[in-house]
Amino acid sequence: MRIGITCYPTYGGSGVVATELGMFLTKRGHEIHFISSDLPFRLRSFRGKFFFHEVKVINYPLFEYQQSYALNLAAKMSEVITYQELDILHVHYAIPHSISAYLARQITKRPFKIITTLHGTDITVVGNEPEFLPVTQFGINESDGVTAVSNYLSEQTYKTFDINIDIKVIYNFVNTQEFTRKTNSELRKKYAPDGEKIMIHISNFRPVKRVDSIIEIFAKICEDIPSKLLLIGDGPERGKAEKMCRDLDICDHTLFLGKQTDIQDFLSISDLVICTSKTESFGLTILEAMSCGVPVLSTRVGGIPEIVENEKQGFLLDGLDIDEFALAGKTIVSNKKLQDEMSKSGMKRARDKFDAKKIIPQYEKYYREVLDR
Ligand code: GMT
Repeated sequence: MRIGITCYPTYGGSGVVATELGMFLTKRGHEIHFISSDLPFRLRSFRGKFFFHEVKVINYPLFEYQQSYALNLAAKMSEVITYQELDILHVHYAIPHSISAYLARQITKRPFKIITTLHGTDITVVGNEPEFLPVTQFGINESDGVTAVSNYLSEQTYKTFDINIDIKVIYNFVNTQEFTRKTNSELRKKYAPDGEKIMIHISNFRPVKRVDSIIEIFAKICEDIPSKLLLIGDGPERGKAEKMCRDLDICDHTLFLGKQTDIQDFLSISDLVICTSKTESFGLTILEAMSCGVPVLSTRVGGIPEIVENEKQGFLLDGLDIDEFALAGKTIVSNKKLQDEMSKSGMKRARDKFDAKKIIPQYEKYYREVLDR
């Protein structure tokens, strides 16, 4: 098949899923055309054959507050669909990508199918704002196929919008060959020279992630257990989080590493992954952590319980009681047997249920179904 993939190229789960999907489909013989405003970051080190079409966003003084991204994207999509003879345009994140795809369909004469994958904040945070809602709903309903990354997200979509299309749930996936636990005593020593426990948080530091709570929980754990916290990613709440570390006098224990590419290396040396999100449609970094044998400590929200079984691969807690979270974290990292069991269980569950090898064929099958309609 000839498939166009559009995603945000920035640091975020939807871009990762779209990119990994494209890389796997390329290896399985499909012709993949990425249409995006920049080369998606996980694609930068991929040496397989794919095509990349950059969307140039035009700034013109007259536009002032208006972003022309959606229009420039539609123009590029229609060009690629026509000249590369695409069968499918698979867009990740409903807004504005499904709308641009719809526009491209009005522009181009070539028949093709639009598939929209809903990722989370396009439904639960941004897309349901009154300023976006009718547009998000329209984009979803005008797609030929719609997928959601968890049952939770599918249910939320039906609850929030007036949807007249079946949503197919296809879970996110992980490349378990790359995301596996590799001993790296040198790296471990670099961050935890005195044998401290290593905890990790990976996100885009948006308010929904509640990174301030991660810092508070870690500070409490640190009182009893010598530990280091690796914070990977960047975003609007990072400054506040760094200030909290200064105020709590834990800067020697917290390492803000920014946007990293090979996160499997950091996961491989970690003893606990912490997530305190207010909502999370899936939690890709949690799955990637499990695949690397890292026990999970997380809020029981959104689609996370579909991935993590409480008390098996980690602890899921209701609410956000800092003391309760700290106690649960300490329980895991102070008990080697429990930590090992959770680590093994996480690796097994990632391989049994969410391995890319199992999920990619589900996308291929769905593409065929939509094409045959
Ligand atoms: O978490 C974010 O704010 C980024 C967002 C994205 O679109 O990149 O993540 C969403 O999509 C990921 C990939 O499907 C999911 O793993 C995340 O759970 C989801 N984020 C939220 O629901 C908050």
